[in-house]
Amino acid sequence: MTDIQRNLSVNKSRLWNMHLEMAKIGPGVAGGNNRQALTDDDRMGRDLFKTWCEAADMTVSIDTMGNMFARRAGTNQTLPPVLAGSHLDTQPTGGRFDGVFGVLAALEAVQTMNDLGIKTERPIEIVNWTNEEGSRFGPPMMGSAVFAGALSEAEAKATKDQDGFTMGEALKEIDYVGKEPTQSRPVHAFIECHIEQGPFLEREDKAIGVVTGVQAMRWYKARVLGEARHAGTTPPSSRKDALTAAAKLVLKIDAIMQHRGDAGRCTVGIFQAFPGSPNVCPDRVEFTVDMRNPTSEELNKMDREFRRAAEDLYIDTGCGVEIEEIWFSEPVHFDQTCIDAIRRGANEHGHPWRDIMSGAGHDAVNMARIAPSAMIFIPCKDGISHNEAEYSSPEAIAAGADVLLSTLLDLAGPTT
Ligand code: HGY
Ligand code: MN
Ligand code: MN
Repeated sequence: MTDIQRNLSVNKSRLWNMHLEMAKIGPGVAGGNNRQALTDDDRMGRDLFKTWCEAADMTVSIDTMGNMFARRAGTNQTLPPVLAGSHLDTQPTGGRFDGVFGVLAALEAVQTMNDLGIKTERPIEIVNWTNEEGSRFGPPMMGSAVFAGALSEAEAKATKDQDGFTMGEALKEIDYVGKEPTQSRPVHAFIECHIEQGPFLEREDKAIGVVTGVQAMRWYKARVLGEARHAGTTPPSSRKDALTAAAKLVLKIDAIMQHRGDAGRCTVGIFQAFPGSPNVCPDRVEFTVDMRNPTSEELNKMDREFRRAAEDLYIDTGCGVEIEEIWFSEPVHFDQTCIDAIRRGANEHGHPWRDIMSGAGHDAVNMARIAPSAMIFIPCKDGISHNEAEYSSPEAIAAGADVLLSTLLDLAGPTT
């Protein structure tokens, strides 16, 4: 890279204003966003992103999973491109930066290259991956999983939301079924910018997290089965109350995390009792479990502890437990060449950085299976995310985008 191309800065206010514009689409109720995957709000966010990319002289293509690729030509169009991006869908009570920052930082890096007339040898493609969050249609990171061959398109499109609507129907509904086949193709590298969604960078006053990998993750659907009984006439001795049994199991799941100190994560995010009448002892409870750990070995131990607790529950309460594993993601270690390029970018800009392992899943997890990949983290206030209060400053997002710009120039090869 020539000296002029080192240490370039993005246009901070343009990048910040794009975030504010995007945040107007699918607003939450407390200042964040509710732009869930494949809703009409997601469609509007996609449309806005497409307009911005076309205004930056990029050609936008869409694949059959709705993944969006905005391509900036390279001087050698035959070379595999460098991809950069993340996701525009949000949690139901999501923030304005989770995913969005990764897509808009990549767009801002390209706009800055355009402003400065910089050409790269390799094409650059900005990606908006479909349904990263997995809150409406599980599993998460769905669009990138199909692209990377980790999930079949048919399986993905058959998944249903809580209203029984399939992902395939929802994608058709927003008219984002593209023509390009959803399959991996030669990619030189994939870089994803993201807010850390945790407290460490802010606590240590680091502007950049050089993400070296992502922990192992597993999702389950669990069902506790008891007996519906009259709330007034049924004494404790005759009850098989699915809700009180499930509550005991949830506390045991929490204990699986607690006794691992800071290394384990167990979360019950959805918990529903049926039939859902005030004067009927519940006969069925359905809940989700999200388990994570830096190593698969330890995550498998947590799995065994969960299943043993379920067996003990049956002996203790007479309520049966059905456990369905719906997703597993191995731990991922990112590519050293990409990691080194990010470190160089942070050093060039004089941004204090540290290596960090991601506790959250990202589309880079799937991309790392088919191409050299890595991630750039920036701090977010109090480490809060998946919460409408999520916040990252204009300075923090500009610092992340500056490092992305350097990294893309490094990997895409500047022309001579
Ligand atoms: O669940 C995750 O880790 C990601 O934020 N979707
Ligand atoms: Mn995300
Ligand atoms: Mn998220």
